[in-house]
Amino acid sequence: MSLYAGFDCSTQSLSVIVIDVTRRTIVFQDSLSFEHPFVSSADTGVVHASPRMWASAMDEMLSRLAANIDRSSLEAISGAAQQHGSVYCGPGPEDLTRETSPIWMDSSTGRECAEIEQALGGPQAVAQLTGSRACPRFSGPQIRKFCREEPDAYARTERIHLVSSFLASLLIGGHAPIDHADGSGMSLMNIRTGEWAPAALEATAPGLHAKLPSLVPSASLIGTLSRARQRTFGLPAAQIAAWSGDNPSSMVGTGLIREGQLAVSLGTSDTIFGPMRVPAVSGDGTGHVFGSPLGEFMGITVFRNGSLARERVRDAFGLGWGEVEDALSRTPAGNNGAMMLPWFEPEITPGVTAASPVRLGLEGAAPARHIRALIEGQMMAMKRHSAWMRVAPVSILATGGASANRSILQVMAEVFGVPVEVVDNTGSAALGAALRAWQAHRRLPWPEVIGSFTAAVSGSRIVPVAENVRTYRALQNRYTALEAGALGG
Ligand code: XUL
Repeated sequence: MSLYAGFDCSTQSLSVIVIDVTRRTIVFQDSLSFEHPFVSSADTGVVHASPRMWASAMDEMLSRLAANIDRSSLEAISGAAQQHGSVYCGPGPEDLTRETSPIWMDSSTGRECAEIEQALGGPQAVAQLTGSRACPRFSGPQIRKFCREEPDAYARTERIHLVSSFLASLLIGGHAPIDHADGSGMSLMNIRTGEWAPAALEATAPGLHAKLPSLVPSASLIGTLSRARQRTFGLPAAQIAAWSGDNPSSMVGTGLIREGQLAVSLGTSDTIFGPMRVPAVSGDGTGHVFGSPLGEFMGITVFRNGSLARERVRDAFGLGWGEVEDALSRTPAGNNGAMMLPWFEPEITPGVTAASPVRLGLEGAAPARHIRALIEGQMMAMKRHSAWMRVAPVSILATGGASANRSILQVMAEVFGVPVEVVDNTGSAALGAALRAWQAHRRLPWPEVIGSFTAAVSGSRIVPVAENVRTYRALQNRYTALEAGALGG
């Protein structure tokens, strides 16, 4: 028996999955929710969380894991964590110089983003260098703000970690490196070389290079479980593989390893992501190129008006999900020209700062046509704003709550012109971490690693109807013009 463990320290909870690669099964999984996951201030946009909370949750989970598996068979451990959060340490990873960490939900660094972009020649220059423009949730701007507001504590800081490398550090009992995938969410790494970008470091904070861990490929073994934690938990000297971000890890845990495979997560917000061989950069700054745990790149674009907008339109007409299905099956692809830009809340992609939904040709229209206009609008936005990845889609794996709705997936399949299948991605970041630990330890080919553990829900495949694919292709320009007009106005 050979066991591999994967952690996921997400915003709300910490989970673990242990796989037995000999029998190709999950032998243990568990999760604990944080009582107070973060503290936020609506006025300032500051959102911080406690590194000690993450650390003690990981230790609690190590003890549960130790009580439930054949410990001597544990070969390697890896993990995933919420991306972008920064942790400030002294000489050792347990010596914090700042009690709390700004996390990805923190939007208080607008000033720092603007300063960094200006110093580096504008948003496009930052995107070309690092894979994304300087975003408020990214770590570099967080570090700049800390240095400005608390210069003494910044000076005392010897290492700045991401959530992922902080937890990996605790496991090895010394400062761990940052992997290329999570490192690309900092506005500090050269996306092409995988090294710190000197100009970006300089634009961020003085003396930063000496405070950053080294960068390593995600598939690196970075040490063994520390003696102290071996003793405390009765665990063996398991290998520790580099930790990564939750999105990159989830890509592996969902089984996406080839360019052209895309995942669409239909959740509170909608997300489209997938592997990329070449780091093309998003022209309007809404998409991000991250490093990939597979060693190349991944693209990701986030839409804020996902389920939020679907519920809004559904509730406006007092419908249930069954009636939404029905509405989509009773209306034709293309909706006889009616369209909607569902910006019920400020939108991330494209950047829209105030709620401002747009309806075209829907005056006096039946609820069913509103529903279709919404879903088609969401899918056409996704198609348009993932084109920057320059990836020709071959298939889509759909996840998240709304993926239970087959008519929505039919529209998705036809707008993109490819088959759609559903995957259950509960725990995909933790599973991805366990798979990455196995791959790093045994240096196996990726298809073998994902083959036995990830699969689409059987019978979920939806095939596009060719005539509808042609209808949407013809409509895409019209959609683009509507969006451009709305943004211009
Ligand atoms: C990605 C992002 C979030 C966090 C959530 O850029 O900010 O998805 O990783 O955990």
